[in-house]
Amino acid sequence: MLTFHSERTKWRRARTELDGGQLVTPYECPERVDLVLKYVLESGLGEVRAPAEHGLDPVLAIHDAGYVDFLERCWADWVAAGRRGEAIAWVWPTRTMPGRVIPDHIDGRLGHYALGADTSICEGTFEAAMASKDVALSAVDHVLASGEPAFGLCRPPGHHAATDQFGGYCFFNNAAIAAQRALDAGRSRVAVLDIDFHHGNGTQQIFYARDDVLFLSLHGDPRHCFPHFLGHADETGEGPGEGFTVNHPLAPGTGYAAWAEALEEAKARIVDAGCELLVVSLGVDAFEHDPISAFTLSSDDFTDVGRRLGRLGLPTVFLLEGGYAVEEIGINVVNVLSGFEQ
Ligand code: SP5
Ligand code: ZN
Repeated sequence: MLTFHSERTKWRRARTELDGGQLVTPYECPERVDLVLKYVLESGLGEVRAPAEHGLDPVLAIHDAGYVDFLERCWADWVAAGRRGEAIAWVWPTRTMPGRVIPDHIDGRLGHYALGADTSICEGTFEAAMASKDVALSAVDHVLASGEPAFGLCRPPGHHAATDQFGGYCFFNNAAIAAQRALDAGRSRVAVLDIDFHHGNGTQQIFYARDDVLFLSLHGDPRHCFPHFLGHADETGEGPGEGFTVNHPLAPGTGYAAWAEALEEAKARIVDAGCELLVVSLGVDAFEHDPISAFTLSSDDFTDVGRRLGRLGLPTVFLLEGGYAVEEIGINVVNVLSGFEQ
């Protein structure tokens, strides 16, 4: 299987993440890329290729133009405002002040466009997000052209990014951008299967009213787990999209037996819906030793996940999402990919 990778995905190196009331070194760090790459190379999975540059059009097919413009300028505006730390949102439109007007001030703009305070914006963030979506686009283009599977070593991740919001370490929704690409190339229905520990709120929001993208997610129950405000089982889509969002919230502590049962249900729905291409939002933070997650999958379980996905027999693009057990994420990612090829 081909891997697509760009060194530019490492141009974002945030120093701060607000976690537990402290500013910590971010879990989502550029070393993740090198560790995944190392295992891809060691395992002999296949060739590693650089992505082509695809510009902003495929981003604007998914994201709001004002949002993209905000991301492009945010760091410069923040520095121009004389700030010394990284750009972190700290005031938001909320249930009691919905925020009809997009503010001019950078603090207000940050709150408008952010969905959490876990994600600082720093120099290089926009460039890394651009490289990440180019990796996703080149990977899906390869699948579309060849029918062969591909892996996009995306970073930063994408599945929390909504039409006009960043957060959960995500800026551009790589999976949504790739799914749209497949539709634009003539596929009539695409499945996005999100196996990251966290609910893919951004992907769900983007496609909620549509029936051309089936979104399915296995994740920590939002009553207990980030992103907390989306991902319940009764969210099933709206209008023409009714039935095309499928959530499997699972209790913290869930192990592989129950997780794999949910996976098989998701697979059955993908087959039923007649999807022609599969985008896997491949987070490996369901791993037992992940520092911020609460499922108990082992490294061997990830091989079985890959095998089960392979049995769908669909053209498949894997796009990296989360996974923060830095030493093991490469092993777990490669286990899924090599299991798929068995
Ligand atoms: C792509 C992805 O996996 N994003 C996840 C974003 C989660 N951000 C909030 C993390 C909160 C971590 N708090 C855990 C404390 C354990 N020391
Ligand atoms: Zn995650």
